[in-house]
Amino acid sequence: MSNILAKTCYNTLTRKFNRFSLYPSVNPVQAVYGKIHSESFDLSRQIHSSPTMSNSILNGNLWETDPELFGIIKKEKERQRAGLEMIASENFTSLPVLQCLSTCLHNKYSEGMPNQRYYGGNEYIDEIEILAQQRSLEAYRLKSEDWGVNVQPYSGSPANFAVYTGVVEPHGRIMGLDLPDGGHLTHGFFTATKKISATSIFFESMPYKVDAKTGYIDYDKLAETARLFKPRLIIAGISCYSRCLDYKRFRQIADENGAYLMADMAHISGLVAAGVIPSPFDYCDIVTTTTHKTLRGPRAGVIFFRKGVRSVKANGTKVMYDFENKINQSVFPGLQGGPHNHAIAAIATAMKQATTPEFVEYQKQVVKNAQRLCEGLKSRGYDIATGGTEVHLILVDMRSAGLTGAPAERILELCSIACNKNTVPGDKSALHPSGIRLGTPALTTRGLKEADIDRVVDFIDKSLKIAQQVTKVSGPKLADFNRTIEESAEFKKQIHDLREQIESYSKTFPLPGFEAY
Ligand code: DSN
Repeated sequence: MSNILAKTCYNTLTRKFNRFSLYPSVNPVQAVYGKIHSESFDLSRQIHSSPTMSNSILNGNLWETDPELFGIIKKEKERQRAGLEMIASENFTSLPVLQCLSTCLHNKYSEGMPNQRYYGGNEYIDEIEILAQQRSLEAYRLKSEDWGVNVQPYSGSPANFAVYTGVVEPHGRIMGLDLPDGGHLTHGFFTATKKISATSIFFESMPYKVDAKTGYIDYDKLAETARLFKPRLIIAGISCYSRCLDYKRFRQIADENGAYLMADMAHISGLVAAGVIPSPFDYCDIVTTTTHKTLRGPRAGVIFFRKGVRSVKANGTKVMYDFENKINQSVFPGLQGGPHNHAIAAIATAMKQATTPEFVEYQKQVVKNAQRLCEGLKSRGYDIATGGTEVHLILVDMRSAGLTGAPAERILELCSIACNKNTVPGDKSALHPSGIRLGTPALTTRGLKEADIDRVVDFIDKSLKIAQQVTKVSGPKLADFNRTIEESAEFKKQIHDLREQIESYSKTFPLPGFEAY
């Protein structure tokens, strides 16, 4: 076979097997042509490069122009392939999303809104942004008469801050779920000694909390505090809460106090799009989201806001929503510069994917897997906050297992299971969390089903049992925990052996995206 023909076959096959549903556990392309090497990427180079340019810095492939960096990226790819990714906010995005992210759209400045740009040359960028807007509305079954959307926020934190800046006056009052109770930093986190989030620096923030016994949001207490605090805006949003939110109750509390209701659905936006959990759009004035968590799109943010009639006064006068200009102008020129057009294109294709039956099946499986994970860990004696889950994540309270969050996270990391330590209801400090948060979106993307989750439960349990043994020697401090492992050949061997099992198991599941990077 000639060299060119061989490369063409290689790339055709590689592209075919990049589609993760067809991805075999042993890539036959590699079996035929051996280890992937830089030559293998030549076809993509021919596709992506201008044939007249020969400058190697401009047109050389990354693996040729910067092998040092490319080598690190490949190691990260290998880490993602070999490990079990259980960080609830992470996912493996699709090949089309990754392709959008590396297009020429990256090159263009386009401050302003479609058809109202500050720079010329935005004819096609306008088309793409309008498509992303339309598809975002379609993904959530929204009518353009009732809802507007801004797809320019760089991610979730800027999206949230743009809303506050747009619709709450400086030092206006905001209520969000406290960070140690499962809220997000941008929902207004501050401590006794420090205002941590800019939301608490530039606005007055009053947290609401979960019931320390049940783990459920204490809506009665929120209602009571809101009556005293009179917030301008209430946030119904979470970064670690395993139950569906009661948007109707949030709406009642907001209405009683003349407040706007904003949902931050970043974690659950894929589940909402698929219709597998209640939608915040039924009750909220504004909805923000990131697009890379359960939604499985690019790292970006989106703001949805209501349009049209907000209320009708007793005398029949209509009060209209006035969010559109306030929020759009808050994003730009208020807080951001040029939109990231490659990310906006990727939002467009992710929102298209979100309307497919495959996506709905995926989201259902995410929840089934989280519930199986929950039941499996409970059957092995672990405590789960709220006793269960209705979404994509669970919060495991490590105290009854004789552990805290930090050593639990560390041992799992050493065994190639990625998760994060997290506060549990009743924890006093976000710096010393007692639990770990585990999510199923990424594993489900790789094709794990309930029976596979049983295996994952077993791996987690074995890892945590090693941590219990280590802690008996080291005590609770993480530095002592790490040193005890480092100094013990026996602990190192146990971890090494378990890690090998986990990695070889993990590698049997495909990853979407590019084969080698
Ligand atoms: N960092 C995300 C999370 O893990 O929940 C939120 O921004």
